[in-house]
Amino acid sequence: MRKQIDEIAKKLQDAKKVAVLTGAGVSAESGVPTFRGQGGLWRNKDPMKLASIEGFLQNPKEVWEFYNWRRELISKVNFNPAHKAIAELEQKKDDFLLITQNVDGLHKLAGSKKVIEIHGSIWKVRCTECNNEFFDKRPNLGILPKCEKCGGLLRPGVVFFGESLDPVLLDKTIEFLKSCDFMMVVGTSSVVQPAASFSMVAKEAGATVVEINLEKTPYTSYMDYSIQGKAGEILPLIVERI
Ligand code: BV8
Ligand code: ZN
Repeated sequence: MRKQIDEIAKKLQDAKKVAVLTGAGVSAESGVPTFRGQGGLWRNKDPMKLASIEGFLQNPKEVWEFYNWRRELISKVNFNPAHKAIAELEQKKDDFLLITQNVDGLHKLAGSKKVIEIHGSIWKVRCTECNNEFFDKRPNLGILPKCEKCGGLLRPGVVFFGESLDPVLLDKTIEFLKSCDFMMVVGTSSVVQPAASFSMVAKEAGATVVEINLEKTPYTSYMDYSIQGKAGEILPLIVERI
């Protein structure tokens, strides 16, 4: 592993334009449960159903219980060495972009500035009637919170399964990946589309692509480097060499 880390650090050192994609695995060491980790996420319910538009339309009360539970949990945790290392890397590379699938806001808490939250933010809420959208950091918004402007039902400001990603954010992401020369994919099972294919956009652009994850993924075989291990242990080893 040491040899791989040295080679990755060298390429990262020489890279001109660096992209990082993260998933739930980078927040795992902060104590935030992952989507597909063992033991399931919440009351053994399928998070794919709870974090989906049809799940919300069918049972908004249960979906708000799920999101309030996550908001309470995330409000009590802090960023970890993986988030910190990515924020430090941003300081070391002029042309840098972090794309995160996570909605927990821990990257910004750790100091990352150039971040695209491609699946939205758990701290954002949006009215289902008048589209009034705002941040609300209170851990628990109560069951079926209502819009102050029009009394409509509020929803979490995230991209549910079955919903399209924000086209502006998606374009910005693809534009950057098409001209980057180094990309790290960290802590994601690379199952959720279209984020899982982002590394292939970078690869097509001739970038060196590196995967850091606890387990292999459907994209491992396409990677130039793949390290199985904890993001909070491996990322600092790479970034301290830059
Ligand atoms: C869309 C917000 C168009 C909510 C999330 C093409 C092919 C197949 C399916 C589809 C497709 N296009 C669309 C779909 C459907 C769907 C999809 O991808 N389904 C999959 C599951 C098959 N995609 C969509 O619906 C997307 N929309 O494409 O629009 C469209 C429109 C209508 C109909 C069709 C298409 C929208 C996807 C966004 C969903 N919203 N989040 C919320 O979070 O509350 S995604 C959700 O999953 C989270 O954001 C999470 O981050 C993300 C991805 O999961 P991971 O981050 O990878 O987390 P996971 O638990 O899976 O893995 C963690 C990994 O970390 C593991 O591998 C583990 O080993 C590792 N790990 C653990 N600890 C550590 C670690 N690694 C390192 N260190 C550690 N310590
Ligand atoms: Zn409203």
